[in-house]
Amino acid sequence: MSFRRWSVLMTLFGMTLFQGALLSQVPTEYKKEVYQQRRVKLAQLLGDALAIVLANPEPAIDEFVQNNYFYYLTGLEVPHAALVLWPGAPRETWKEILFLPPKDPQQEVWTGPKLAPGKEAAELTGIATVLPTTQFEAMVGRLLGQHPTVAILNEPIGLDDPPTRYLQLVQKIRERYPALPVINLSVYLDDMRRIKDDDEVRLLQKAIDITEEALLAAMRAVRPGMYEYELEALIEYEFKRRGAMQLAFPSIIGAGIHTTILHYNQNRGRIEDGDLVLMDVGARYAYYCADVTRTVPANGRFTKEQREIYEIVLEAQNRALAAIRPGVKIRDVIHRAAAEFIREKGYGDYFPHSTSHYLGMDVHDVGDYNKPLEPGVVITVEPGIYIPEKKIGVRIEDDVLVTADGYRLLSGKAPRTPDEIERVMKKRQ
Ligand SMILES: [Mn+2]
Repeated sequence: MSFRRWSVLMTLFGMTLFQGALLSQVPTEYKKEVYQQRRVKLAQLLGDALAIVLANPEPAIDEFVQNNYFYYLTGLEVPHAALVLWPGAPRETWKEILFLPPKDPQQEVWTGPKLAPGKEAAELTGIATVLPTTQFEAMVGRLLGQHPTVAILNEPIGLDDPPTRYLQLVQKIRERYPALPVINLSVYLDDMRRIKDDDEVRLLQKAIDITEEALLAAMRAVRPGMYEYELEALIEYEFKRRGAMQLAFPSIIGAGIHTTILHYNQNRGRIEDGDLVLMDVGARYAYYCADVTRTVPANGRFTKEQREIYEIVLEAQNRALAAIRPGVKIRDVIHRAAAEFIREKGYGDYFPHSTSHYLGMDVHDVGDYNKPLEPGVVITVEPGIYIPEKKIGVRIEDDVLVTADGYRLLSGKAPRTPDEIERVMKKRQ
């Protein structure tokens, strides 16, 4: 069937061609209000500044994954697109402009139909002005002729790295308008992304649920004689079959001495009788990352020594959890609660990392750590003790939503206490 006839047919079924295409590009039901609300909120913060946010380019071979900031504001998985927000624009139609690559049937042979400029894109997104990306430079040049402050994302790069697309953009802007003030958009956007809205909490919960189902499957499957990569494969299979788009980070599956290497992800070792097995994993679902760690005995029973260490880490985690409430800071209060307990027990030198990080579209999510917690912030709580000479490494990691009166545990379906873990593992065939 020709491309055109198929398109006509899809229209007959009450569905335009690219809406069909969008279903494959947007992993969840597209709710334009979610993204509209975020743009309205950003507009309030921007004042008179004009913000430019770029979509990721389409790689030749690798899987396309959208830029987090662009996705956060549009929900669109279209490569090479751009969004311009200018709440102070002198014309109403300039306040929100979406740039999409023009329709390219030849490219679509390779990577499928894409949302293109037009009325339907405007209706879908609620953005009144949708232009082809071929007009991006001319249009932005015209807008900058009105001398707004320009806000772009300041992406950190190394000294030897080529300039980012944003830096190239700034250079061009500077050539044409040397006096134009340029500010860092992440100041506003990172602040917004730090506080999760309801839709984000829903997607985080889904990513976490998938991750815990996979951890439960791993607990039921692990036994001495298996290789770490077999558990890795099982966990990642469970992620994929439950709709995860990708891994939030490379899976850390370590047995024995490998439990004491914080970011061990070779996952090549053999799991021996008497080993602990540490699994630090996370599914990424609809752009939201989970990050959960469970440490279990390979043979289903903790040794006395393993259980002793495990219970110290568990109590440290419970103390950190109990400290979570709006107004406190991660380092001053939450990390201190865990670290002080571990130090009291004599293992202060064996807890070399911090207790919490923000969690969201990035696994180590954006946001200022000097700010006190507020309702809507999502963090991990992950104390650990690592004793290489004993081949004992224990980390317990859970994901938590800060609420008005404390916190809500988003993870915790996969057992955390030694008794619960042993009970689950007893049921193995
Ligand atoms: Mn973590």
